[in-house]
Amino acid sequence: MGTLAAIERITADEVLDSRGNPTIEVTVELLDGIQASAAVPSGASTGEFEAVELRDGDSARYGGKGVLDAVRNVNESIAETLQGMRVDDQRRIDMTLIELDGTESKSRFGANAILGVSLACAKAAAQACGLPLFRYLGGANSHVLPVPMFNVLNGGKHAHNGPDVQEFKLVPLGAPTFREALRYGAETYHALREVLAELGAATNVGDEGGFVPHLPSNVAAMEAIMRAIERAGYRPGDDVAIGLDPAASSFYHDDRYQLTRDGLTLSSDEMIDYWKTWVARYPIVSLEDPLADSDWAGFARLTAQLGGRVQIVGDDLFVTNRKFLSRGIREGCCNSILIKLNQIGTVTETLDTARLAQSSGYTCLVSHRSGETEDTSIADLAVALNCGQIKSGAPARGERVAKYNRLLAIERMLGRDAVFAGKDAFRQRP
Ligand code: 2PG
Ligand code: MG
Repeated sequence: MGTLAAIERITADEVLDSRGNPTIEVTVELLDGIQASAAVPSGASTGEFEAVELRDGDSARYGGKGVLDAVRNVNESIAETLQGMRVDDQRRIDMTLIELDGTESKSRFGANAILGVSLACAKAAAQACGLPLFRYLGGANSHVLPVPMFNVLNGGKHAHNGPDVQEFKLVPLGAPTFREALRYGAETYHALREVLAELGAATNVGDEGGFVPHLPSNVAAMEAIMRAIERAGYRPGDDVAIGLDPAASSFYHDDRYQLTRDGLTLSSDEMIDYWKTWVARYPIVSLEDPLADSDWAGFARLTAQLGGRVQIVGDDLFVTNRKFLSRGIREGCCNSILIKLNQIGTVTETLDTARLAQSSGYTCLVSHRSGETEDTSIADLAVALNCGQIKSGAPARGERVAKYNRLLAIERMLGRDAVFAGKDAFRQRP
């Protein structure tokens, strides 16, 4: 790649995400005419220490959620600084953006502005190299297709009137290939619709495409899912296991876990016992944010008690940040990390965090956000990391399915060299 791979122009625009809120899309153009765009997602149940998503706060537009300031930051300062740089110098580009922003939380330009540029550069560089994004980011040995985790029942901040637990996920780890895992998931999703309809519960969907039934308890949701797995003809645990994201920070108030659906108010230790009962009773392989992001001591106790049996994932706790992950490793919190590009704000820092996790015996679960776009970069990122796990919502709604369909394309591209992670994805433990 010669001088043709220099950045010629960077432009940004305000577009809509899947919730109808504005977000930023960035386009990078190279001297040789190559052009690539990236759109940035947005969370609802955000961790306290996520990089800052810059919003205009102008109540006359989109209820204050406009991103015109972030767009301007890209079109002016950032574009001017990066013009002429080699687009394949990802680390240099990202470090330049971090320095130029100058804040710990990327609040000056906005992590949304910065990530849009970082990701669009990676995509343009991949094109310039003639490589698919997963190969460009992950190198010659990227070949592992992730186990998809389908969020088929939505609650918490992603759905009004749903369960307290934010995500109940189907994990088709017994499938032989990614393509088959997708079929297992979609069939079970449809079986769940029938089960819920029979219970007289609603089958409308939440932000991530999962159903939002009004059920008497959180356990009732688990029971419905178990029935759906069997109805679809699969063995719970062997063919299709269950993953959970309680996103417990969202129901932690006044130092107590307040489970409205169950009528329970629990201490940290009682919350741990609650999850122990669930893990004993159901085929749960992955448990994300089972405690609040301020409850580090609780996470250490929970990991000591359950970490040998189940994957404990830190999302709000780690916010894809090496600093917090390092603390978790030191203190024995979790054995897995959720990887979300926009929590930290650059491709380079995301890769650094994933590398620290993998070299420390922590698994990585690549994730979408509840507010998504049609951008499919996370599918490529999961294959680039060979990490074997991705969550992108239900096997329904365009912005969710786009990632799964991209993985089908990658599987096709890899042909005989594609390896489906299956049960092995959950075996890497400290
Ligand atoms: C999560 C995510 C994605 P949000 O908690 O893991 O499912 O939700 O994007 O709202 O933070
Ligand atoms: Mg989460």
